[in-house]
Amino acid sequence: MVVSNRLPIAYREDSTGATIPLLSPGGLVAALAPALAGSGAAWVGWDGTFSGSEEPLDLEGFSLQPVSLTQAQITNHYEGLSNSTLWPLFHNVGVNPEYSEAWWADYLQVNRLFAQRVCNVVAEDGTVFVQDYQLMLVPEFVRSLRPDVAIGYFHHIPFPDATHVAGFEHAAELLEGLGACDVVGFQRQSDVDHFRACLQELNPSVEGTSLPHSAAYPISIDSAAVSTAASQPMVLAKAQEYATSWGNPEWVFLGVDRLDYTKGITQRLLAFEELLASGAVSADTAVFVQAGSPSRENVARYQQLSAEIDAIIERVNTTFPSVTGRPAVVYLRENLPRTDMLALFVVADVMVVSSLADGMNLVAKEFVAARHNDTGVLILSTHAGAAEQMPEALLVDSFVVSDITKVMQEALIMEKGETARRMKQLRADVAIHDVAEWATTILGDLSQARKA
Ligand code: GDG
Repeated sequence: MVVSNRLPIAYREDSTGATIPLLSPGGLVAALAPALAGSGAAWVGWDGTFSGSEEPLDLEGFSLQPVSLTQAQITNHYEGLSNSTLWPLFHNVGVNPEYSEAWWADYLQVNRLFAQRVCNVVAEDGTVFVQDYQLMLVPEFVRSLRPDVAIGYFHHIPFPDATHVAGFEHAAELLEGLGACDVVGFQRQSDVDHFRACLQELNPSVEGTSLPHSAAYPISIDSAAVSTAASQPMVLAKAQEYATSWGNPEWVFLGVDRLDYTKGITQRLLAFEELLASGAVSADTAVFVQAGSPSRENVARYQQLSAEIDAIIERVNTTFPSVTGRPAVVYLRENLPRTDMLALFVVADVMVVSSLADGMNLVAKEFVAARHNDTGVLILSTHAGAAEQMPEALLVDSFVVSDITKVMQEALIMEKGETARRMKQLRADVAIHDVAEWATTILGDLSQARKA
């Protein structure tokens, strides 16, 4: 059984106006589908509505178990404690975590509701696989009711320095929550080390005789599926359409992110501004395409980020006009259809992933999986988990804008043979280390830990 904050579904209206649920295909769905194929397998999460219904939905072989939540619970648990306290706490990029007692109360309450639902549905001696920071207390609540089940947890985001995490007033409770697991997984070894140090520092009263097995399980993508999808005629036609609409510039720089302050979007735009100012490219020879899907728009810090990005783009486009009138920075501020996203990966010459902190960063992996002719340069922040697995990228400390500009310049002058050598290796690695490998490894360790 998988437990995640959101169920992998979206509701659409059909031709009669009736609302129908559809499975949203994503990496996690693809990775866990084989494990969930057995009878009794289910996925517990919020369905994104306030319908109040907890009726299970059977979709494409998945048994989805919606947990009903109120608007106040979403405000306090999701927007509040999860995304205004824990997200900045765990990313530690200079944004102060906010806190309110009411948020913590609903964090507890929502974690309890999820755990109760799990316990009602999970088979005897079953396996429960909990996803991410919104649900860190679920393992403990499940364990207290169901000592028979195996419990795994995967932390998709960074686990920073122990002293920093320990500063949060409920840190010990969060660690106790995870202490009930058989396996706790992280993206990187450094996250594992920080987690263990934090356990030592806080010494939470973990029940049971042993601490959970903790290890790094770097997540990945369904590489074969991305690669195949990126070569479809529809994607190639869209890529061509994009290039034409930008006036076929010599250089297409690309950024693709959820609009989040951890992704270093302003840093990369400032670096492109410096690149234009240096004269290495002009608005006629180069374009920076920034795709940004709006995210957590009810949280104040995200509204502030959006305004900062707008201001930089406006300044760059005014300072560096092109002859044709096409802006130097093209901003696609929307949740793009998958075809368009893949077309952007195909058409880009230089992909810039400049996260200030990032558990993994799947966009970097999707970009290389989408490249069929071994062209294209990946600029990748050392602060993204992906950097450890993608050493052939041009790695950069993305806190330093002038360093991003420097690697952009390197990308412009890289020999074709060198570009191809790097891209070939990146593609080969992401093809082997895909999300199926991630799922098999962590679920395999979970079943071993339970037997031990
Ligand atoms: C968290 C961690 C970790 C983005 N915009 C659009 C769109 N996307 C897709 C991308 C990619 C996914 O969303 C984003 O994944 P990331 O890994 O880059 O980042 P987070 O959302 O922050 O994810 C992260 C991840 O969990 C997995 O463990 O890697 O570190 O923060 O798949 O392609 N997809 C579409 N339109 C968009 O506009 N269709």
